[in-house]
Amino acid sequence: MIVDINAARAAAEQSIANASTIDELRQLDTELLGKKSPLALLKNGLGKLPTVDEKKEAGQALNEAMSAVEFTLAQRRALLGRAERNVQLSAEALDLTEHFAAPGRGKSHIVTQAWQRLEDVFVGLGFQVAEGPEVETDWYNFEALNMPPSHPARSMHDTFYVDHGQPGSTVLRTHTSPVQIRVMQNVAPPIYMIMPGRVFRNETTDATHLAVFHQIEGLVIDRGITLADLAGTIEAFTQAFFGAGFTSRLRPSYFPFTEPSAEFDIRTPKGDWLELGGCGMVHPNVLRAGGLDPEEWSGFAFGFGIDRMAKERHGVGDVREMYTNDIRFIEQF
Ligand code: FA5
Repeated sequence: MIVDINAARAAAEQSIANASTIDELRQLDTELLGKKSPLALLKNGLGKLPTVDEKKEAGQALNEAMSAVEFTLAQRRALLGRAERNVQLSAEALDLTEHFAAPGRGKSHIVTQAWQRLEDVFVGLGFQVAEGPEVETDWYNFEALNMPPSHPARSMHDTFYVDHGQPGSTVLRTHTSPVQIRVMQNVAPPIYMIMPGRVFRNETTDATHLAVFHQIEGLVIDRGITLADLAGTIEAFTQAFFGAGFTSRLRPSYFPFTEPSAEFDIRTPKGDWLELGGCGMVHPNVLRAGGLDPEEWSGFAFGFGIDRMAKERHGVGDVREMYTNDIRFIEQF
């Protein structure tokens, strides 16, 4: 009998080990421990054993065998349960990172980048930053800048007029130079100021001309300021903004609000000259319009186009490309 019990136990344990699903184990539970299981049948045969000792020994062996089979079943059930749960979990898993993934980071427009770098470079050279209104009076935009109503230089600025006040009295500023006057009126010299901003001209657009663009104005007013200070400042700026391989030159020009006046060009490391803007010594009439005595104070001013600088810096072929609002364009820089 003991031999049969051990054989039944070994067979039971083997079939448990062979089971690969919880369902199979459920079936085995009845087959191996139920009323018709080999061990139960052996138990039924206990009464037929001849001696009490044999009955006791076989009974004990049967109990041990049944407990062992139950234990093995439970262990296998736990193992298979864990495995099945893992399979289910990975099948049903939601990839939440898909929903929480960081959205693509935005970028500043290259004109904004140039504007910010220009401010950084000039602040590094000791300048302060000021801004003025985009809608200006004719007086600030032209007259105070030594351009009385009949002045021919006005024709260089194709002007957008605003329907406000006397006809022709209010304009969208055509340059950042009117902010010079506002600064002189409000800040006691010495003045070392830059004035970036948006300007407007009623022009036909092309690869280098926009109707809405940006300029940065510079104004220095102090005692004993000369053209050499202007040239030195332009050169220091050129190297700080573009890099050590660049240099600058001033070319005689004409602006009503500066005397003498110059065009400011930079030379790239390849040797090409690019025109960046205008500059000159502040005209005495302009100092007077700003409330300063030209006998006591002198200074220089400059103004150049930020959009054209961004265009040159990034090798953009046409300034209009920068304003197509195409995200693929902005993402390149
Ligand atoms: C002026 O506007 C003067 N106020 C500059 C100045 C300031 C001279 C202080 C002296 C002292 P101008 O019209 O040349 O000058 O414009 C200056 C710069 O603005 C140009 O060199 C160019 O870089 C940029 N610019 C002019 N017109 C346009 C345009 N339509 N589109 C894009 N950039 C332009």
